[in-house]
Amino acid sequence: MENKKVIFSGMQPSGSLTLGNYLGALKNWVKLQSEYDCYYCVVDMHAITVPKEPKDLRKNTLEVLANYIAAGIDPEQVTLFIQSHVSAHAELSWVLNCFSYFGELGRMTQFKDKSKKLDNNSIPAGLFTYPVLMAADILLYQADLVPVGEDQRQHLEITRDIAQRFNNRFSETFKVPDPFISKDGAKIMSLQDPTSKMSKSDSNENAYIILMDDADTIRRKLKRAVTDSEGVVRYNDNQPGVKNLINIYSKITDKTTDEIAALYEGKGYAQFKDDVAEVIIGELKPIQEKIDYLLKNKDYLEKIYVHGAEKAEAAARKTLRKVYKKVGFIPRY
Ligand code: AQP
Repeated sequence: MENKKVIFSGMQPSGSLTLGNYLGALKNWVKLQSEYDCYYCVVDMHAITVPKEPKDLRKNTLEVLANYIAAGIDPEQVTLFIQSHVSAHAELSWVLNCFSYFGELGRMTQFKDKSKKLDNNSIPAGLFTYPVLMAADILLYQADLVPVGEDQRQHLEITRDIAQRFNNRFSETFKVPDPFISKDGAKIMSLQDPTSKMSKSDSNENAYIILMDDADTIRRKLKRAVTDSEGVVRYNDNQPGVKNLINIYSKITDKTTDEIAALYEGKGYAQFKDDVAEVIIGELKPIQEKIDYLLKNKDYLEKIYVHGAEKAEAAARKTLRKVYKKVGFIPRY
């Protein structure tokens, strides 16, 4: 345990986890758990940076936790917790806000994308400072590595900048983390607009598959998936819809994209889409059975997140104490 490198990662309960979250990140988390000292978190504080119904947030938070465990995260092996249960995240975030710059935060693509969808007078400041909270999440645990999808690389860069800035100002305090983007961590794209990523908060339900979608829903969404008029199953950038479906198929079956294209030579999109649907259904079936079981056993989930928060708290407080001392706050005891 002592010598293992530390990993931190989290997902927002801003909806139910999608196939994108699973293939782009969660599957990889499972592979890493025995080799690293992993802190995996449900980042509920991030989820309120855009308007969110409280009852949906409560439901999604437990669902995400159940999704993690059902996908193979072992609560005995990793520290599994809910972000708002460890107040050090909010506390460090405030300090780091004072070491982050307006200009650098304004350049974040996620902020630009999400704020575009809101009226200018109703963009929450929390959406703007989201990357600072993410920096606090990671730096609290002195993480060496942060496994994320390609879409989160920019936020990792700003975390590194903030950590280095703080270290330069006050002496070595934070480990400067590296992104850990798996080579095969292809970005899974929306089924309705294959030029933008599959997102759980997409307003169009047909754009994503959630881990809890039943077989008929998956078949229906695949049938409606946007492709093109070429009619040939080929892996190239001019056919982003087909390319995305090949990527999904490939990541689940471990077949190469060339093998898949060869398999469908001379066959149309209908057969291909049906098969992709069946591959997804097969992959999700055992996970769905576990999710079902876990959501009926909320006491078990509670034990896990209470224990996880205790473990996380101990590590987080150590870093926070150091930070408070460095910036000049007077210790209470
Ligand atoms: N489409 C995707 N393909 C590959 N990886 C993805 N991730 C998200 N979408 C894809 C990875 O999943 C992790 C969880 O990220 P998050 O919940 O913190 O926020 P996100 O990246 O903003 O995910 P969503 O689903 O798009 O959420 P909303 O809609 O709320 O913004 C990250 O590691 C991410 O890289």
